[in-house]
Amino acid sequence: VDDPDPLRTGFHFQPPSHWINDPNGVMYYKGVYHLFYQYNPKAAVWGNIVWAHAVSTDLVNWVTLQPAIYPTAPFDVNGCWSGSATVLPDSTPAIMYTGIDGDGLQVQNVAYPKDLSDPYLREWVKPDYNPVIAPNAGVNATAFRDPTTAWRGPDGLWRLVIGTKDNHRGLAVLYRSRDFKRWAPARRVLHYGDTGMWECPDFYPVSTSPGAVLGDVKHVLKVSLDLTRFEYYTFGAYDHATETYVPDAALADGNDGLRYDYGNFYASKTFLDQAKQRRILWGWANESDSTEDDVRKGWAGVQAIPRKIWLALDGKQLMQWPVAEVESLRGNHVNITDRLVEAGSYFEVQGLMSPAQADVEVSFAAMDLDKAEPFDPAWRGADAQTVCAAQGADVKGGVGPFGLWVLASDELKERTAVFFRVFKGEGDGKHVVLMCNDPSRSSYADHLYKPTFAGFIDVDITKTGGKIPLRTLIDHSMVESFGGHGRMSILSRVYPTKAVGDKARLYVFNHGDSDVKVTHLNAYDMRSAKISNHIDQLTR
Ligand code: DQQ
Repeated sequence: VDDPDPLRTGFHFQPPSHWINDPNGVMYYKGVYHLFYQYNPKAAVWGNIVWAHAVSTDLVNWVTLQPAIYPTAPFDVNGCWSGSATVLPDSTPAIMYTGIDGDGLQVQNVAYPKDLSDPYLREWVKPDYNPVIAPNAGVNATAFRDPTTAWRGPDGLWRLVIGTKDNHRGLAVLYRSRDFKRWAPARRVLHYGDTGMWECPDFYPVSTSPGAVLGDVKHVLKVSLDLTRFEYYTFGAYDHATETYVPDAALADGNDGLRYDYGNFYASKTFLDQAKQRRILWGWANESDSTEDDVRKGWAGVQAIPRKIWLALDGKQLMQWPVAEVESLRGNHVNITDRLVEAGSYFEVQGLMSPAQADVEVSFAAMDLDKAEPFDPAWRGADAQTVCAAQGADVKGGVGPFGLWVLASDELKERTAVFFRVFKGEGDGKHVVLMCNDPSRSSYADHLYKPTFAGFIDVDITKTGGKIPLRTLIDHSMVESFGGHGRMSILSRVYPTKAVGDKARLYVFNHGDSDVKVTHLNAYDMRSAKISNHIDQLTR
């Protein structure tokens, strides 16, 4: 029998039905991971927004609970939008979220668990003194939202950041409080850029050790740009005493800056996981089918795999990697070593039962870097996405395109390409390595949004002897890839019509002039995560 809903994910989090967007209030509290998220309880389109709630003990299997925060009062009657959790020193968790009030204005509210002895914190109460932060005169009251997790300075005052805009300028404004109840704006904003609205800011310490608290600590400021739907970050020095944030000089703000993910990944949020001393990043992947498709499916929106996030050893960027717990779902395993993929050839990776729900780790070695084409000076300053749209997976190259065809149909007409392409640098510059996700052939359906996603990945491929690794999590309509051991990630949503369920296939391809070797390939069938609405189903 055909699966009536073959594009639903098996191990990426989604509730049983309806619309979801931003992850909210993520935290680890007394042995339980909490994921709240923007949710429409009535339909598979955005609207009627509440905070839905799910809990887990392993970040893989989830129990969905009743919505935790929903409109009840004048200060949130038109919606409970994004926000964050902070665990206070007396170990009470506090949620700060944006309420849309009766006039459609954006205000910040606080909520506390009703019963701290409930291990799942199912019910939340909102004190009558809300809102705790209303837009002051001069603030754009319809663009003033998404409070961050708060932190405490050496003076004992709490601080948090709210995203806003002033005409074309995006701002991260800083607020202070002694008691988490009365808040006042700091004299200076934390940071700003000429980018349009800053949604869902996040501000947190990182170091080269994933525990995020040891060694040389930098602060990361991430913002979500509603104009481009990408997330950008800088990192640098934060001085607690003067409340100033100075990004490292080499880093650019906004559209010229570094991105968390070069694909469909938005409104993300991190939290510190004290259980395992790591910082974890959650992000939302929107659909790229049509609203009619979503209504027919009855669902829209998926959360990306939670990712560990830390500062690269070279200090130049952040690194991301799926949390190790995901590997607990790995089943049947296929291994290939030292297989040559000659120029212009491809082969099928056989032996998986469900290549539509799989985890693939592959290490490529380009055999002849001299065959790399020169980087076209016309692309100088262009973004990777433009280059990759012109040089898609079917455009023959020197070194590459080589990579994976995932969610491929047996006649190979449907396929999504995740690949690398290597160019000679200009002058004596190092080679330019492009990582791409090309969905242009991903589906027979032609009404879909099929954007090419790409980034220039900062690896010195001559130093690695032409080697470059790729990991791709394939989950029916999700293709979530990590290149260069986590230096770049690209998430893409695709909607195959034939390459579904056990009909989907997996290939390795090389459409360049240089031979490529697959030094290792490990592919695993992935079991489905357990997503239940019975609290006694929580994995212990
Ligand atoms: N989604 C929320 C807002 C946020 C936006 C509303 C980002 O709070 O700015 O659902 O996706």
